[in-house]
Amino acid sequence: MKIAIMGAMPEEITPILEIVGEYKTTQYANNTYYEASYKGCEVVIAHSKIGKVFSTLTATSMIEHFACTTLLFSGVAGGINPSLKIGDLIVATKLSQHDLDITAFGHPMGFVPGGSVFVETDKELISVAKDVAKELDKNFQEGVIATGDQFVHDTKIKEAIVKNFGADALEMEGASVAVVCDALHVPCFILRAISDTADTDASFSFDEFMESSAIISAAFVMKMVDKIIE
Ligand code: 4EZ
Repeated sequence: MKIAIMGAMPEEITPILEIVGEYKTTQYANNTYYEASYKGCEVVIAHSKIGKVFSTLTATSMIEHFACTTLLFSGVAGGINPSLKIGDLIVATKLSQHDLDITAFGHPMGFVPGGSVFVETDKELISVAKDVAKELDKNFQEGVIATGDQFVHDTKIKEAIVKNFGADALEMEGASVAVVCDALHVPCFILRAISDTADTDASFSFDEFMESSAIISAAFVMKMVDKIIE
């Protein structure tokens, strides 16, 4: 087993690199990949850069080039479900691309022919997460995550995303990573800690809480790795 651990921004993987300690750095496809042996298990860590295109490239590279057999994503998200507070964790059961729009031809939002509105994540990894949550006494919510190439800071856009997808949280990479994993038959886990609530003040909340929330998510994901290799 070789585990890919990815984030989008440097802040999302720095805490992971700190836990892993020693690693080898490899340049590939305009990005830096950190390869390590963590407690005897091979791991490859990278931040993709923000958005669906860069995250697609990184997830694909980790699987096809670095031969990872499981993928865990750790990062932050904007909360939509009012029950999600800053620092709370959400695990995606399924994800969709909220900005994929050929509705002009009568298709639903998030759908293109040959694809599907939602992509599911791996159920076994979610059950591992439940065990970890018990041990850490740190709960998470399961829910729908909507992904798009925009930082949402507008209540109207949020409402549209709830209406179209019933989403609980939103971010900019999860769905594209899940699409890659689904296509390449690699178990996928998407975890996010809330940094803002995607409202007017989202950018300020994000700046204030992204680092602390990224640490919460990273710590949880590394406990998952411990459990997986146990
Ligand atoms: C994208 N990530 C934000 C990147 C922001 C600033 C330089 C997560 C996220 C997010 N995405 C947190 N809050 C969000 C929001 N309100 N809308 C979209 O994955 C880069």
